[in-house]
Amino acid sequence: MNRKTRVATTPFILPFLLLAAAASAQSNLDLTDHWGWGGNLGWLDFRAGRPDAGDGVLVCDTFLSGYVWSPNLGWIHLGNGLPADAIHYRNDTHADYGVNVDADGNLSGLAWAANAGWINFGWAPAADPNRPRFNLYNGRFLGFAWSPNCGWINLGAGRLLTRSIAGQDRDRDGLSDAWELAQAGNLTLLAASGDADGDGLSDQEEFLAGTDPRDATSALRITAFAPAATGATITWTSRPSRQYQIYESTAAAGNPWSLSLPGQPLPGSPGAVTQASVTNTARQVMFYRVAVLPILAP
Ligand SMILES: [Ca+2]
Ligand SMILES: [Ca+2]
Ligand SMILES: [Ca+2]
Ligand SMILES: [Ca+2]
Repeated sequence: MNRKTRVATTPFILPFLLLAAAASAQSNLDLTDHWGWGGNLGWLDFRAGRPDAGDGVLVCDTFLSGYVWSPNLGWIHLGNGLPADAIHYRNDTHADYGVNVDADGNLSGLAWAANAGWINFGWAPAADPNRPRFNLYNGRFLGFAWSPNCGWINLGAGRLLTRSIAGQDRDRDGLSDAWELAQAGNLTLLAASGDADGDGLSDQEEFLAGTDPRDATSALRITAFAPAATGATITWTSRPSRQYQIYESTAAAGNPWSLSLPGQPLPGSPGAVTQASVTNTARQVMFYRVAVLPILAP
């Protein structure tokens, strides 16, 4: 039997740069694809200029902000970009409402239209295929929001796309402050190059992988390795919203690493782990590692 071992790592690191998330920030939606569709409303413009509130919707890592314009309904407010806890709108008062984003790009919370009332983005569980969300890699929106007065609003008509995911980094440590606050409750414990839980993955690698930077048992890991006659099956911890690639090398230090499965990245399965098979027809000693691809940067 070939001697095989494995290494799990996350080699693709992008700096998390400062971007303001204020209400009047410039929209990061695509200049062409910034449209939703309501069966009872027609096209809704997610990048409509409004003098007191920027040029449309800003997509941040934990919330949306800005206004949508509907010729039939008027302005729809998705949030002011200033949630009270600096993470998510609580949606329990008129002072702190809006649409939230989770670590997988799922949307929830409430938008407000003076002519239609509340519009619900949080009507569906995370497994519902029609839940409103956006893809963390290509920025494409999918799913529906629900207006009791206007019906379904379709974000997935193929015309709504964000080019980035904005975030604030006031302590300039390379990590989204909202993510730091959500994970640690402060900005001091975590930093891009730190490893608060000592699991070998940096805090930034845990951000990219969607794992818990304060829990050493939560990390991107290869959990099973099953050799076969001419290859192996590799199982690793994963999130459905993330994409992965497997690399191989005949040297433990990876000099060089090459893609085991060239082509499209491997999507995370709906469960907690993902499995893929690699070939090794030459029956060489081979080392493997699994990498998570970086999501859209600011
Ligand atoms: Ca930070
Ligand atoms: Ca920090
Ligand atoms: Ca860690
Ligand atoms: Ca961890």
